[in-house]
Amino acid sequence: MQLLTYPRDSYSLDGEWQAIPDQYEMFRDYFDDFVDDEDGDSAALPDDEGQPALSFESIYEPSASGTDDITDFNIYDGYSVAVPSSWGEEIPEFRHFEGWVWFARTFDREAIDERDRTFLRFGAVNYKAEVWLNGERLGEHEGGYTPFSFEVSDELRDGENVIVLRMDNERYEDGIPNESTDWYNFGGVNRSVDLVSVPETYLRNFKVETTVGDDSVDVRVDAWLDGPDADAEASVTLPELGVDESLTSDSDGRLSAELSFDRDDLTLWSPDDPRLYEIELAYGTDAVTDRVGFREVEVRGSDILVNGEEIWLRGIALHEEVAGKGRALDTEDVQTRFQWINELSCNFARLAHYPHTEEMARTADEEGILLWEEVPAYWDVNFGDEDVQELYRQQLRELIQRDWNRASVALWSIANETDHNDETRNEVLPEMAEYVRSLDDTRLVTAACFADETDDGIVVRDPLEDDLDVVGINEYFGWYYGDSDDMQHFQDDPDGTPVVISETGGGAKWGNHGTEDDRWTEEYQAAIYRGQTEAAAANEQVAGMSPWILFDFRAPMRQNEYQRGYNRKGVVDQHGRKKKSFHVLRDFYTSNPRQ
Ligand code: GCB
Repeated sequence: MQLLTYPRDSYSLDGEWQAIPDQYEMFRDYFDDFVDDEDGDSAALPDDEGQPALSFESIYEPSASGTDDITDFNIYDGYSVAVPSSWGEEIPEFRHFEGWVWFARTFDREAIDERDRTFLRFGAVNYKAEVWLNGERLGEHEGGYTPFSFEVSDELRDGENVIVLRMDNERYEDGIPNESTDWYNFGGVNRSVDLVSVPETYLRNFKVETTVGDDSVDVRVDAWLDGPDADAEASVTLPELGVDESLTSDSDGRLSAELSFDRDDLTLWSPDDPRLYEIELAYGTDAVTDRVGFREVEVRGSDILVNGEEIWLRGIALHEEVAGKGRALDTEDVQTRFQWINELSCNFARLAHYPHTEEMARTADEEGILLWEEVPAYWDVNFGDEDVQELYRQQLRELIQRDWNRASVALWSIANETDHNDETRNEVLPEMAEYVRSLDDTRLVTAACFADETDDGIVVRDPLEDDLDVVGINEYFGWYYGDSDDMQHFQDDPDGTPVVISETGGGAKWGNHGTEDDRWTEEYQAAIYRGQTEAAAANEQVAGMSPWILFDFRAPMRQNEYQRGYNRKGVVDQHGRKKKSFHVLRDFYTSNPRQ
């Protein structure tokens, strides 16, 4: 499996696919029989009479009556479904379906702008995927939120080609996430599918790292190649900065260049001035272009710094979800999210609880919003299982290698609300923090943890703190327990690890009014926001917050009369209607004394 850089020309396989549910997981056996002949090769290529390349029909003998139309399912006769989409929102019959679904579509080879090697890339399939092209099995992927691709150069054939995808959104005890989450399990091909063609040796990925000095800015550019030819000329160009440099190769096939600028000669990226520069990497006949920002994030004492200057993170957390569409966001949906984020006067957003579409980070780059990105290691993960650990590393890797050129991404979060009394967890999470740093040591590593209430006040007793650059604290004083201003009693060590209140809030149904003592009213929720924001602003160790949450989201475990399948902690509801808490938070962020 290969991970391709994102910004490349591609042939889109979005649009109409066929889908058939396989609730009893029976079609798999038929399909295996069908694609494997005695030599282990595919028997699925079209025959001379031009039969469809893959048809479940052909696994049946014609009936005695002479009609061969006795099939119960046929991949060419499924439900028509748009890709990308969440199937439950797309097809009424699939509304709450969790299980196996077979997807298929065809394309013509001649439509691709084909070069030597071609890859089939999926932006995200929730949760497990297994893929065939023209009956040849390409491979499989686990994890619902990150991209994956397979090389298909040898499987492509002239004329019509058929992709078959078997996927399922079952919830697994050994999955990441595991079986229970406080969000809806939207099955589907939730992000785009593309064919990408590249030369024999191509640029697989690249990485830009910035170190900001008092007078200078050092930029290291690394590039990774895939293919047999390591001798071609490679270069990095930054046209706006007059840079056109060669990349020199090391023994691992990694190409690097070290660039140095006077600080006055370039504009650093920051939330106040999110300057991006065009960059082109070229290798032989291959080239990738992108827009990148140069900036450095660090911690000093309990402060978070961007380009050496302290910043207080005025944030909000959000899920990736749109009412009626599930998890398949389009550009307009992304823009709407940033409009709310900007209206709140945020400089920071927590993309919870799994990798969101890469377009979020690209837009955050443009908008100057710092991001917390995370993998869905949530609540009860089977940390002791080595396969789970491998899956964990895989999801971290796929996210980090996708977004490591986004200046907006400041924090990688490795976990959310895991049990700090679990010894196995306490062994595994530090390893994951190290793994993140081995991939990318230019960002801060964090996790959303719990605080403990003790006789000495509210304190962080999570041993993972020693392995994190920033500690996230999820707390619900004023909602699940205590009073909204209890965080006044939170530890306050100006030299301690910076703390971000990664969640706080309470539920309110939009339009439900009452007093500040009436739960589920906008007034009750607004009062929580007042108490929490005041306490956060007064604490030196708290370097920012991302209250829970921007908008109401689907959550099967929330079923009381105010919820009906939604977690109502949004400051806007699922239709975008603002609650009173939205205005409290905006007022706080526009007047925050810590700015
Ligand atoms: C949490 C979880 C989040 C939940 C939230 C809640 O701490 O991290 O996923 O949705 O609480 O609403 O209780």
